[in-house]
Amino acid sequence: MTGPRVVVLAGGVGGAKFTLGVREALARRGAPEATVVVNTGDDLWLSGVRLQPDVDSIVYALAGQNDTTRGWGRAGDTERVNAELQAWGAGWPWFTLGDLDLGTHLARTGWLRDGFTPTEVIARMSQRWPLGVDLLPMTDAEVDTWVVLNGGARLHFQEWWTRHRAALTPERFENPGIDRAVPAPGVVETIAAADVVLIAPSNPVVSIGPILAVPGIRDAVRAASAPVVGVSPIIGGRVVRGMADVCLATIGVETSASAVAAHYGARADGGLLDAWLMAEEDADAAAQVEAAGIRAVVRPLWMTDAATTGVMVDAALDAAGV
Ligand code: FO1
Repeated sequence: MTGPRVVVLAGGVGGAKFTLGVREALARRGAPEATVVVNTGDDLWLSGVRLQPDVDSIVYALAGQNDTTRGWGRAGDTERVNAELQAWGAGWPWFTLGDLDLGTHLARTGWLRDGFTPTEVIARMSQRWPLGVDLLPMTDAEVDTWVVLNGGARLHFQEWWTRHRAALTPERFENPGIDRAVPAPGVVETIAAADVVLIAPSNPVVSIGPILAVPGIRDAVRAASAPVVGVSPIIGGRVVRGMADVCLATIGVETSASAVAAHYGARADGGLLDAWLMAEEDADAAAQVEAAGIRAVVRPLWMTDAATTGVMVDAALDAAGV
């Protein structure tokens, strides 16, 4: 196999859609499978099972098993077990666990209880369907994201996101234990050996933020000999989906393509980015990005299907010169 060795940092629906495009672009080039380092900050324990929403979003999307309408869970799922859980008053009434999806959580939880690490469990899950990428969690440690509200109350990220739809004003996000976490086996080594590192158009705060907060990962990206190319999750000054604007406001970053680029920062300036793919709708902000020392590449960024996203990934690889 010839072609660039690509590492992608990803999370959420944006990360899953982007990964589909990465697989498409690399297959066309006959390049090796990309390594996708996935956020596990969204993970949680619920009704006795371990959920890994961002891992599952990517696995289901690559396997063609995802519910594209809802944006999470399995296509064609049913909710019989969920109804029973609700009748028992177990779990969260606002959080649905589909029957097929529960099969995934039960399998995962069983393997974790048998002593396998999350990395090993994800490798095992990746064998069921030909995913066409190598999936790695950011860390094997449990470092779930919590939201601290103004006033000090704390709630799990998933409660804040799905129950309250980000309507409660956060003071900050935190990942207890992350300071003591180490990157999952292979993460740092794969970044060091990469020909290009791509930052997916995922939520910069609660998807990419936790990945970079695992001690050693930000440094590995900064030290990589490969160019680092980010893709803007903001199109036309707005978040494409989800509630990333609330997350950005919480860390004092404006919802704009140039502000998110500045948040990641120019590599030459102690940050991460060599280049930033931004939408045609945000072309006016390109000069600002360039002034910050980041090469701005203006392209269509709507990830309407894998082929369109693949063209976008081509542009990111071209920007990296690979
Ligand atoms: N999102 C919802 O808005 N409502 C749900 O009931 C829900 C259930 C759910 C179950 C398993 C899973 O892996 C994800 C689920 N999600 C649900 C999506 C998830 O909460 C978030 O959208 C992501 O974590 C944000 O990236």
